[in-house]
Amino acid sequence: MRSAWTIPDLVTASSGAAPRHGCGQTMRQERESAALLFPDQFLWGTATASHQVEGNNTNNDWWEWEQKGRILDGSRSGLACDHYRLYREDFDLLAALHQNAHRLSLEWSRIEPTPGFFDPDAIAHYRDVLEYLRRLGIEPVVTLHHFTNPRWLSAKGGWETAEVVDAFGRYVARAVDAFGDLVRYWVTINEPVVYATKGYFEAVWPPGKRSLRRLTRVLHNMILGHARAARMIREHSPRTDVQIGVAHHLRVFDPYRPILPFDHFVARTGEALFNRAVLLSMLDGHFQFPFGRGAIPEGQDTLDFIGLNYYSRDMATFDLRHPRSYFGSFFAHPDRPKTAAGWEIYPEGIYRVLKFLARFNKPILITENGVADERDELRPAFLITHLQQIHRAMQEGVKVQGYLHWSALDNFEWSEGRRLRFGLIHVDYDTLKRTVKPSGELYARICAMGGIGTAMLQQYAGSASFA
Ligand code: IFM
Repeated sequence: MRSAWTIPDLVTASSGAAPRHGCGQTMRQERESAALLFPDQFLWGTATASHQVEGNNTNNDWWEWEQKGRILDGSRSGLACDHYRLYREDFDLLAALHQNAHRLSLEWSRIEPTPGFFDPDAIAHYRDVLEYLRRLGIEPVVTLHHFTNPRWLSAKGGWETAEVVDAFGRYVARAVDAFGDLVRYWVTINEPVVYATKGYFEAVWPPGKRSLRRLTRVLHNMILGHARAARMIREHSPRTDVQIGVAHHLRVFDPYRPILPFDHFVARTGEALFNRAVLLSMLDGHFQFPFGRGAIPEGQDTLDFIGLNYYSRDMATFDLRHPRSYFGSFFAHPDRPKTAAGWEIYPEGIYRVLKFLARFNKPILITENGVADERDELRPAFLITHLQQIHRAMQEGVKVQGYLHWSALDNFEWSEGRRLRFGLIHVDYDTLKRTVKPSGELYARICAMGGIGTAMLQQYAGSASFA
């Protein structure tokens, strides 16, 4: 790794006022000669989530789950990146890397550690976090629920119970009262379908259940929770420019054997359940899911923007060995390059999902896109080729407001633990030292320039085996 910007170095280097994008003549010249330019107002940044970076989130259901030894590599979130303490230094670093936006999540279990009690210290902490970002000229994008629940909520049945909607609404109202002046972009819930599938169908995330009925109930409640949150944000935010979205994970589903109609059917079913069902309910108020078909009028028209989390494509086959998933089997293409998570690297997929989303005529914010890659070998080309495809979609009229790479820092990757590293910045979990990876430096040049240079395209896109 080339540069080792330790936290103390950076504090000295940036001394509060970080360099902004477009700084300096060289950068202006580079922008002028950029091969692919993005709009001036484009948001360039990174994304994180509280439990994955903060450390010591002892009061949520994931912490409990980890103590039961449910993490594949045996690790625990523990101190994570200690970002709860080191956020200022981390944000100085992001500003020095020319980022102008940052997505983070509020940790509900810190803000409301017991039902109805809102901790003033936690609120003061997050106010400082948001004020600090604003001072650096970084636009905060704030997620209200990113997979973790306060323990008191999970003890009562979490998202399976109808009461969760009131509880979530109360927390959101309090958060918007406390931080509303500082936040324009609110993301209500991160990846509802992933959350519900992992926790209630695959049993690999808390609460570790396996039931399609429960999964459907949880999704139904999450749609209602999202709708309630949207209402609370509209009622409580003092800002007239507030933007409400959901961070929706979309994947491409293609038939593995295109000549077989059954494979097409499985691909379309995967797409309908994973990509469309929840999203459509937040647009037109209709939910189409096994055991959950019907109108959810509260959901209708609750999105100002669509947050897109894109990572990969799944091949779909009809397979009699999988009755639980309606004889559908989904897997990464065996002949294509893969990440350390085993996901196919498929840049054209982001173009395809953007074109799909364009039909809903809402602005799109890319709230996540990234790669698990321990040695940073894939990430530079991954970045360039995905941005190239985003640019292609934008040239064809798709309204994309910004790109938030997952992730700023290496962090705790849920049931996979620390094994998977997604950061543009390496974190040494023993010393907590941060080191900018080559991809982090490359992204800094892209952010500063507001586009991709010709040399970058030649170096990374031309040679990438997955371009
Ligand atoms: O780390 C996760 C994140 O919390 C949600 N989206 C996918 C990322 C990578 O798996």
